[in-house]
Amino acid sequence: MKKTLKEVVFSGVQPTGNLHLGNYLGAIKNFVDLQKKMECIYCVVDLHAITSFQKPSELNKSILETTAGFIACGLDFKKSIIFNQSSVSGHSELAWIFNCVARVGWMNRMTQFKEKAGQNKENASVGLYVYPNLMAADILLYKATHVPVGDDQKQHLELARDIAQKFNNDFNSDNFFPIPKPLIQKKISRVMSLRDGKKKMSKSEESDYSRINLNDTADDIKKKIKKAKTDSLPIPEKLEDLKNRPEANNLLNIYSSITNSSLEKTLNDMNGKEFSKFKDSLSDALIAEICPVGKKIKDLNKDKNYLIKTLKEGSDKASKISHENMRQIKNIVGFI
Ligand code: AQP
Repeated sequence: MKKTLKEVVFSGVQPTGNLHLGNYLGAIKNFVDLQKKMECIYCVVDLHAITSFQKPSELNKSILETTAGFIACGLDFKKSIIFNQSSVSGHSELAWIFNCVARVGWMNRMTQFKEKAGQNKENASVGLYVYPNLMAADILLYKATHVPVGDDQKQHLELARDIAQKFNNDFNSDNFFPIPKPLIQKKISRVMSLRDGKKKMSKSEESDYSRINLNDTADDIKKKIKKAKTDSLPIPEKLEDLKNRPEANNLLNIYSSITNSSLEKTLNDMNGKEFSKFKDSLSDALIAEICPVGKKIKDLNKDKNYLIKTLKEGSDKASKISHENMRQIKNIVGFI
């Protein structure tokens, strides 16, 4: 009889800059909901961050700021394990084993590597290329069964599933690793840039006007929404009329998500209005939701010791699980 696996949630966020609305709506809000129902492990993935060069002093600051962001959004270290990836050595150890399980052909299909390396592939770090193997290690080190992520991480998660399956088959260890399921927000799986509705909102986009940061002031939010790209048509009545209007679609989706309503209801309430009027409502809704989070981030950032202590407590708990699972993994692989 097959063993029933315990349900465990794992996810991570890179400390590579300010958390933004995409991270919040696509991932962190879901993290907060899940901690009420399941055993959750949330990680500041600093090993992923260095796949592109990070100034050490900036990285250090960013690890603490991302931790502050987690707590400000509602993650509770009494309910969830919160820690930084580099403090648990099992992530790197398992990533190496997975480098030897995953196939080069699989890595070559990863679209995020192609996008991030761009024209300059020869000059990209090897770490960026094998990033998905480290992500698989992050998840499977804790035998996680569920992974809340934005839609952009779907392909990497499929790879983690393939790695789990291949490891189980290669080592004749049926059901040792669970096949982790992605948990992708249905309403808004990908928040798009405010400057280009076909590009995802991201930390690395040069223009700060492309994103709402969680630490933006009410004034910043108003300005950014005012400048956000739209088109010349009014808000339509029907969903199908949004099809070829990526910027309009994005803003209306953000509004629906923030106000906890469906896109249909938003169209019902807003149709016929000019975008300038709708933008006022969108700014107000964003300010009401995001500014209190930003204020908490600011307050938490003043207490570095508290943030360090929180990470240390989390990493002790994560290390315990990692240690036992790595012992089993090494035994399966044949290490002494
Ligand atoms: N625009 C987005 N919409 C929905 N979800 C998103 N996520 C990121 N951007 C969006 C989700 O947030 C979680 C953490 O992301 P990350 O920081 O680990 O990595 P990322 O996807 O590389 O974030 P960025 O901002 O896009 O960074 P850069 O600019 O470095 O590429 C993930 O679950 C992600 O899906």
